[in-house]
Amino acid sequence: MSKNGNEPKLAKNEILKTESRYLRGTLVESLADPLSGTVSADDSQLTKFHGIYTQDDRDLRNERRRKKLDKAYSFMIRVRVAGGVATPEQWLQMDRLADEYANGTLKLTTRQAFQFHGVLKNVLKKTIQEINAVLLDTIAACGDVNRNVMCNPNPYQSHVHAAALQLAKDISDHLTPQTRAYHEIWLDEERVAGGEETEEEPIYGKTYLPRKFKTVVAVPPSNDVDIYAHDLGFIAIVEGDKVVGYNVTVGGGMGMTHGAAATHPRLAEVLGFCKPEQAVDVAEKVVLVQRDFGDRTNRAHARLKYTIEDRGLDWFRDEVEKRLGYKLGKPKPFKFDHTGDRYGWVEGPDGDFHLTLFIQNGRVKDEEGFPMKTGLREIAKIHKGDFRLTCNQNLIIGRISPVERPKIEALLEEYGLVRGLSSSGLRLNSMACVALPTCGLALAESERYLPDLVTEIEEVIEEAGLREDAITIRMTGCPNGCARPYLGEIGLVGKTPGKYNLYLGAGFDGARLNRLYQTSVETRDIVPTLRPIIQRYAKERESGEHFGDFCVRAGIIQPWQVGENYHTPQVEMGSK
Ligand code: SRM
Ligand code: SF4
Repeated sequence: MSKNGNEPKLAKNEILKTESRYLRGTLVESLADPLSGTVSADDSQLTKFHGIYTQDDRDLRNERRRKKLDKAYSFMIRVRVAGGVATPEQWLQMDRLADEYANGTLKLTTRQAFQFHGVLKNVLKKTIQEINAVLLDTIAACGDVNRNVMCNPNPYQSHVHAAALQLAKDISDHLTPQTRAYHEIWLDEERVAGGEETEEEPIYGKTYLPRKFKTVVAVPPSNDVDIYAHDLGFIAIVEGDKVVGYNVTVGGGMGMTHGAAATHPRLAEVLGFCKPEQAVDVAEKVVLVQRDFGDRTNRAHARLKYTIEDRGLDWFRDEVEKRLGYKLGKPKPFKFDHTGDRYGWVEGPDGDFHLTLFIQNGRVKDEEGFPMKTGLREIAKIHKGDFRLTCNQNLIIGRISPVERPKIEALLEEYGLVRGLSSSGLRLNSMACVALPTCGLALAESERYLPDLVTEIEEVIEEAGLREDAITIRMTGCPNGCARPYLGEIGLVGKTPGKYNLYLGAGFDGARLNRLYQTSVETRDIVPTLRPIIQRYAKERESGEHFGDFCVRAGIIQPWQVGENYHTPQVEMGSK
């Protein structure tokens, strides 16, 4: 307590973490309670560290309220897949679990993870056990810890990619919480004598981090990991076909609250350069500085981006270097040119083939006339390579040998799996978060609406002759930014049902944020608002100029400057 007693109080979650006995809380008791379909409010904060969210079906909320029924509770489970690489056996297990215990679909997330929705409490533990049975897990998929580490999954430069993937895995392993709580609660591991009294979290301590923490590894020229959106990033610096080190980036993040000027997305900055063998240590020390200095009183101000914004990059570098015991090197030159995926077939240097498929918004499901989930299952049954989840919710069928390729191609054809690849450049670069009906924070539709909106915009882009042009469009159902909408050349962020804030002008390479163009645009007004801008782009663009860059050059949107209020719209409602 400060002398005058005015020190801000710790956030409630901090007390909860301290008292949780390394993430145990009363989870065992909550799970055993037969009278409730969910867990207690406090335990629902702790389940996140175990990769589990409490949810309810929001489509049914009103009806159930009218009928005086409890909410239709279920759980979302997020499966960690470091670098996004899964085996066919793991794919088959995820596919089966989705049918047996979840809502029959698999969600490939914007951070290379699998998600199950609609898992009921009575099968929750079983599901977690069966995920672990194929050597995947869910610990630290969420919570105030380092999450799934993302990595460029495209193996077309495979020697470099292998090094980057290894780093992603090493960081992920090194920063995984050490508590045995996960193993005891979900995997029935016996509690060691003395239990949590003798337990330690060498990196995190009892209170873990002030907030979630996200790490990525990028391999230029692809910025598919959206490095500037993350707390910590490593940019592979390649000489010949060797990674000679990494530029380290810190302080990116997307989440904000509508209208709250103190909250805003922020781009990561380059901190310095490290050698490959230093990278895990650097990751640890960055985490330690955030552990010690992140704001534990206000969760809306607790991400690393605010620690760095408040104290400065030089201060941050000093703190990291003090803990490292050596100085970081000067950043090396690098260049990104896109954030999207490289679709279709590519041949790797070892003669294997890799196919990137378009999975609309990452939802793997069977639909009338398009049994995508079944098709991928049939491929997994015969595939000897791997499945790679991309950072844009898509899927690579990786390491297909020339001998195996014809069999895989026959299945692709039979199940219509490559049809999506002939979609417009806009659709192929579209991304939506889950939002309704499962996300408890959604203010508006996203995954269920964006495909139809893209169809409407496609009419305009086809008229304008832009069908093949890659334009990034990203939608979220609230300002938390799960589909990284502030880095979309067109960004749409839910305000209330049927209304979206429209953002324009992000860089195609992911290095410039977009800016608020108009607030609360009704769904029927989105296409009319975009039409004249798209038409101008078609007529006035310079050779090779991307849509976001054009919007800035043509003065349609002024690039946002650090320090400006991110919530002030360029065009006030009604005055276009
Ligand atoms: Fe997210 C919370 C879904 C990537 C920023 N996110 C949520 C929750 C768990 C809602 C909740 O807290 O109850 C959503 C569950 C919806 C559902 O029903 O599945 C949710 N986030 C997702 C996923 C599934 C979106 C998708 O459609 O793919 C992504 C899962 C990633 C993963 O595998 O780990 C997902 N979330 C992101 C990203 C993108 C990224 O990391 O690259 C961001 C923006 C980057 C960032 O963190 O700054 C993101 N999610 C948030 C935030 C805002 C954080 C902040 O700093 O303000 C929240 C809310 C929170 O933490 O309080 C949130
Ligand atoms: Fe839910 Fe908002 Fe994230 Fe969409 S952006 S999944 S609505 S928290």
